[in-house]
Amino acid sequence: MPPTTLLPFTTPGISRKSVNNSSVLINRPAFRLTEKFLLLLVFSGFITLCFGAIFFLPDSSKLLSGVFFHSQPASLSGSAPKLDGRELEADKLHRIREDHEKALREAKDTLQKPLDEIKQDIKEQKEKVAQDSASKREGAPRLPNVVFRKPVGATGREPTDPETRERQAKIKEMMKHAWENYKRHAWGSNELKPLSKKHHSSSLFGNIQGATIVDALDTLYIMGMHDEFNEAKEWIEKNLDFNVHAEVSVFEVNIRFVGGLLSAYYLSGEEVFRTKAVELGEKLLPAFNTPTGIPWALLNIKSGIGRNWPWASGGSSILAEFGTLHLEFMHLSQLSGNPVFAEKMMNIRKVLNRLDKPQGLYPNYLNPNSGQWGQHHVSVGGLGDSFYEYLLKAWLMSDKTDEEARKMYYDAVQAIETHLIRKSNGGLKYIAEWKGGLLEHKMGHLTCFAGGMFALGADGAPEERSGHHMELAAEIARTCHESYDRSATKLGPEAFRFDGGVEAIATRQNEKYYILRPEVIETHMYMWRLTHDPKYRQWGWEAVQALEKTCRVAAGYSGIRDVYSNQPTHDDVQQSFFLAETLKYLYLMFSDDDLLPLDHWIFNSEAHPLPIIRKDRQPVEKKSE
Ligand code: DMJ
Repeated sequence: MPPTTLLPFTTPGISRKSVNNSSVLINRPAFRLTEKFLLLLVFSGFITLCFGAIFFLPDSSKLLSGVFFHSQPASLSGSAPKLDGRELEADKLHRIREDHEKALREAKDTLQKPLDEIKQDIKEQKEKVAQDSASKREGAPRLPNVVFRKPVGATGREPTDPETRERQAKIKEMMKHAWENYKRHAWGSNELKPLSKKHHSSSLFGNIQGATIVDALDTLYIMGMHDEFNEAKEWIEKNLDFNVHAEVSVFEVNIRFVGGLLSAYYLSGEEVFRTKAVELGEKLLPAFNTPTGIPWALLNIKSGIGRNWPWASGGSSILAEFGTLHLEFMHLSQLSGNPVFAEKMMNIRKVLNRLDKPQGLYPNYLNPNSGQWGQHHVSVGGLGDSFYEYLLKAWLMSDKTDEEARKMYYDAVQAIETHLIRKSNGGLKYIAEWKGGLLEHKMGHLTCFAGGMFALGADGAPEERSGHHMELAAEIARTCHESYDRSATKLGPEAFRFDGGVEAIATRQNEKYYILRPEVIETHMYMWRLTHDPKYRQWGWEAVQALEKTCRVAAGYSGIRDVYSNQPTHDDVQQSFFLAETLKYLYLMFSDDDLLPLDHWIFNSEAHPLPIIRKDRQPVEKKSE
């Protein structure tokens, strides 16, 4: 519509130019001032009425877009017959009537649906709106709509057995103590110093803040601590910022932050967690810009510049670090619709599969430039551990379709059994470390997770070796329990040895500390779930009592420097994994099996549950709106 037709006081035959020409106006019979005023009033009233009518019509946005933005009426062939003004108007009214009738029909249908279905529809609509607004937020990645499915076993009932119920309640109380003190003394920072009552900053996360908040989210959720979960969510919405100049550990940020956000999303369906997880995942991508695609250990997430730990053999990347991204990255591709995350993972596989493995073992160091192994140090503890864990879990999380991961896992376990697993004179099975062909008869606290891993993988073990894998799991669980039982505090040391006449005991001063780690409890949890042998719950409960006696302080929980001392000193750090892992595994051990059931959820290396990706169900809608 040309602008001049909207101007009042123009009559046909008198152009805009002539209206502005004062000489023409002087020669015309003029209206008096009051007449002009009256005319103006009538005219503007008329215009307002017309506009008002348009806005009150249903679906006025479509109509207005047709009027003001000249949108073409939709046509299938693209050659719709031309309509004149009146026909166009009639057509519009017809469509409005049709829309009305459709809405009425839909409302009628809706009223016939069961209440649950109506609620579900409303929830889906709300989610769609939330997804749209989240993806419009500044800096946030534009994400496709996803179908959020109600998670299985995200919350549980109280156990019926009174003793188990009481113990579960006790563990929830421990979580409250840890959380409230973090909130009181270190809110928004990464971790709490429970003796100094100050915040603790670890260089692992650079300037990213809030590690405890993100790490604790899913534990709060499954324990039914809704107020705390919501305050954590609010902090994340307002404050969790990845646009910081910071060099971070790719592995730590992935397992704690990406993993924590993904789990929180899968449990609650809150869009903010998906958006933040993908945003952070994208920030980590430059770490893969190496000649082989094996990522750097450290990355400046602002500049995108990466490097490796200066202490790592020959500038190598670490097996347990680049090998512990797979679960989270597969889910990032699922939730973003962007295959790049999964592609990076499959490339790591390709590099590993091209390499010769000494005795079938994977050394802990791999150079990202040359694609060659560094020092031949093999360990199922620190530097190697979660690489093996993620092979098994990649297979399980793929709904057992990732056959390559399955083969890599069982082949690796075979080599570990042959070359690393030994039995002490006292009959304790342990997993030693291998350095260039020589065994070091030492087992780390970290290595104790392997009991749970062997148990979880027993079911799929080839050549009817399920029973054997389960026995192995039970023996590792026993050895790790012994490492706790043989200390004064009933907590286990960082590493224990099987040489110089000792078994399952730390001999070096710098290996006697305990920093609230979860691995032994993690194994007890899997053993309980998979065997229901009550001794595992008993061992879990002993750990609760030891934690309460030795690690609980007025303002939270602290690690200790010597598990063999009757009065150990505290290290003054409440690690974020204490809330993410240690307390979660304990809580699960004293819950029914249908809370986060193992056939639906896979725990990442920081105990963040991720759902199994079902073959027939893709969360991302084919076409985003
Ligand atoms: C956690 O951050 C993770 O479990 C990681 O894989 C290894 N160690 C700590 C806890 O001990």
